[in-house]
Amino acid sequence: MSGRRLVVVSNRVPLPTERGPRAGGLAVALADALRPGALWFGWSGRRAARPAATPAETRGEDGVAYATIDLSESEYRLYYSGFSNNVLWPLLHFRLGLVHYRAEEYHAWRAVNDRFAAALAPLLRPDDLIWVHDYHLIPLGEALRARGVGQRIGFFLHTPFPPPEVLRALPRAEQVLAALAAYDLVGFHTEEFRRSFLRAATDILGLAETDGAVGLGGRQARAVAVPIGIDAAGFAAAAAAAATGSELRRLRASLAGRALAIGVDRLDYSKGLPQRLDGFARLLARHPEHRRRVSFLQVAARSREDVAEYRALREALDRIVGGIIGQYSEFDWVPLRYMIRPLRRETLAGFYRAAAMAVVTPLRDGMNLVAKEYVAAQDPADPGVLILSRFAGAAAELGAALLVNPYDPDEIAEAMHAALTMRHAERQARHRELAAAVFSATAERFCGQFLAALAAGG
Ligand code: GDG
Repeated sequence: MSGRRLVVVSNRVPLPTERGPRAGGLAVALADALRPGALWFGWSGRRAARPAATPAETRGEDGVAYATIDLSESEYRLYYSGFSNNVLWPLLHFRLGLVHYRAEEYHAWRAVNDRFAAALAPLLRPDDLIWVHDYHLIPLGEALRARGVGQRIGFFLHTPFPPPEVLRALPRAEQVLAALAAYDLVGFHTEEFRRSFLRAATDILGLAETDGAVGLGGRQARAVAVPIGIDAAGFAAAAAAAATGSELRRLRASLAGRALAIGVDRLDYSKGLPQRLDGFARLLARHPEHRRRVSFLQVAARSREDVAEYRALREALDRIVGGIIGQYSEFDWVPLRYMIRPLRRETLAGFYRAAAMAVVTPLRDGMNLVAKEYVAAQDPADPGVLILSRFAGAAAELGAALLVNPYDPDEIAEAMHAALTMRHAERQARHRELAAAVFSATAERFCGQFLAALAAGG
């Protein structure tokens, strides 16, 4: 890829000027690839009555050019909250009961992708490598091709990819799959998701697979498994630096020697929060020796509140949290601390390091970066224990964690008990294996592998 300009396209572009406390995610994952001269294109995050057709362009101090367009109110409702987050998100997380399909939203999803393509195409140069991210933009490659864009275009899906038996429930599944097959390269976090895609392309579209690629309309789309990673060294340094900060002092003082258990998630139904809190309540019921000795801090930053399911989850969690606090609190001890306000990234890193265990139990997750961040943040001399869902993509790499079925609160409770009573030598042995994975499959390697695969054959 040397010498070729990288063009990143994502639904939401985090402009350098507005990166708040949650800055992270894609901006961190792509930091290494976004060299000066690169272009990042997508939605500004703003809604406008009459969005301009041409993108607004700015250059960041990082030398990256940012080009963004606004969405209209109805595009936001139909394309973003509707088809992307109320149809594709639950479908891709195997939650068919939560899929609310409306043809109007599907068409708006395609139309916004066409508008993105129309705004992006004039900015492209002949030698660009184009890297499109996530389910909002599945049809973008096809829309760019329709405008004569012949450059190599890759797509990376950050969510799981369900098997064809699940995917078939989506009206328009054929069109969605065909849109994926229009890319030169389609990337997934795990081998399981890659296989599911290839199986869907052969079973549903009837395409022939050769060596991990499917052919459609004279083109070959190659499917690869490339796990996303974090800047492990940077995160470890932030965690170590935070250990002496004032927030850590306040946290430690409030714990008064008790063990800290931590959970950090977007407030999303894929994250298994009710089951996790239920698991914690069962720990206190089945192993009363831990009462007064452990505090669980759940950070659940609010998310997608325009979608009814997210509001319902928030209300359900308020009830569950209140139930646990009411049942188990004593006048000088509260078992559970629950916040929907986000923490600063540095603070979070320090809190991970202070926690004796992290409980990461999504019902399904493409990868789950919290699991990797927790591992990177540990003090190798006295590491905490990671409890991880078998259904997170991260479980494929982090087999040395305590793996649990996130639907089983009893199993979660027993894993918490095991974590709180684990001997030092076992904690260290498990941590060594986990750290080896997290420090080798980094964000830098993720970008390098994906872009090398995209450039190859071009
Ligand atoms: C999608 C896929 C995949 C959370 N609360 C706070 C905060 N966070 C940060 C975490 C982490 C990120 O947000 C969440 O990343 P995850 O990977 O856990 O989950 P999704 O947001 O669902 O991401 C997922 C990912 O894309 C990448 O491909 O792994 O499977 O669903 O970095 O630390 N950060 C701060 N304060 C908070 O309160 N600063």
